[in-house]
Amino acid sequence: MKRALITGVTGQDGSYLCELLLDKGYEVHGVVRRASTETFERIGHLAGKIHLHQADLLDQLSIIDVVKEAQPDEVYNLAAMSFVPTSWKQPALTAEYTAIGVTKVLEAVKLLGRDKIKFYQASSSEMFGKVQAVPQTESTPFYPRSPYGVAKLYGHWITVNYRESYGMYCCSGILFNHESERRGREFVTRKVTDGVARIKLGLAKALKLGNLDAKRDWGFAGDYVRAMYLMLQQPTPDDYVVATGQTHTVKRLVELAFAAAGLDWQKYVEIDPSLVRPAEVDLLIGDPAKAKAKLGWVPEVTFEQLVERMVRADLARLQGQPLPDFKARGI
Ligand code: G4F
Repeated sequence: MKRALITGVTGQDGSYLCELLLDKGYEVHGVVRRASTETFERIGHLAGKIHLHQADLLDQLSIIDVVKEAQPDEVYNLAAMSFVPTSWKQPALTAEYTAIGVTKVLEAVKLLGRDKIKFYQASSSEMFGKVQAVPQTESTPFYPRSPYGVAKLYGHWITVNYRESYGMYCCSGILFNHESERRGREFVTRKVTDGVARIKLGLAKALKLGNLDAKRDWGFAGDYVRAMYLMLQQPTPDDYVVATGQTHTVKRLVELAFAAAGLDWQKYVEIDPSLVRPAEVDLLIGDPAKAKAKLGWVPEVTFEQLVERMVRADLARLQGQPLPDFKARGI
């Protein structure tokens, strides 16, 4: 039986990756940070099926101990300070987790299994920032626009460096935005779908947003964790862009989400200048041709289906109903 270790297991991607690896027969281990309030809601349904270990990316020895305990064949480093606006407020802490944390996991892997443990690094389209080419590929020059993007760029290059310096099996997945009903409410997709559901149910009157003209290439997180897994099943390690190849404005997201609940967005959306970022990433659109050709990866959920399922899930959740069975409905 193969064993996988996931940092950031309590996050959106961690929860979907756990489900995928359990389906494939893996023994799954996850790293959790100790906190006075536990945030296990995304993996609550997996209790008893996965093994949790306490450690922190700021603490090298704790990471070494976890790798020793879990004895993984594959390590997926998904942990990070992942909310871009916070990275301007806490730039040094962002760098500790999102940049240097990667080195700490790589060091643990190098120490305990440099020839046998495969490593996946969650890199980000935020590294393209002020885009130097459209669409963005694996060879597009990077130009990050936030402390988060800068920290992710370090994580990307240190992963490449350990592959080239030590011959380790290290892959970097340059993932464009990927969303789901498990997304945190601070991110724009979930903020919008949760806001729409609240307005529909009479729990809120308006939704405050920042830049409606920003463009993102949004996919479904469940599709994207499949790409992570596939990267570690190849004969040689490499880096891959994972994206849908289509971009939409925040405004389009808003239109679709309100329409999914039968509402006209113009009656409810207010622009709040404090939500506009100091520097924006205006046009992200990824070219997933390499992932399609080499991994056989294709995204299955469209943007329209994604927005609809998130609105339906938020409506159900706020009414205390079970989440809709998306597989049965084909979305
Ligand atoms: O949903 P967002 O906060 O995601 P962002 O900054 O693109 O980053 C996400 O995707 C990256 C790529 O995968 C990850 F690396 C990163 O960790 C994170 O998961 O913002 C999307 C866009 C931005 O242009 C923002 O300015 O939405 C715009 N926006 C407009 N109004 C807003 C809002 N974003 C947020 N969070 N809240 C708003 O009210």
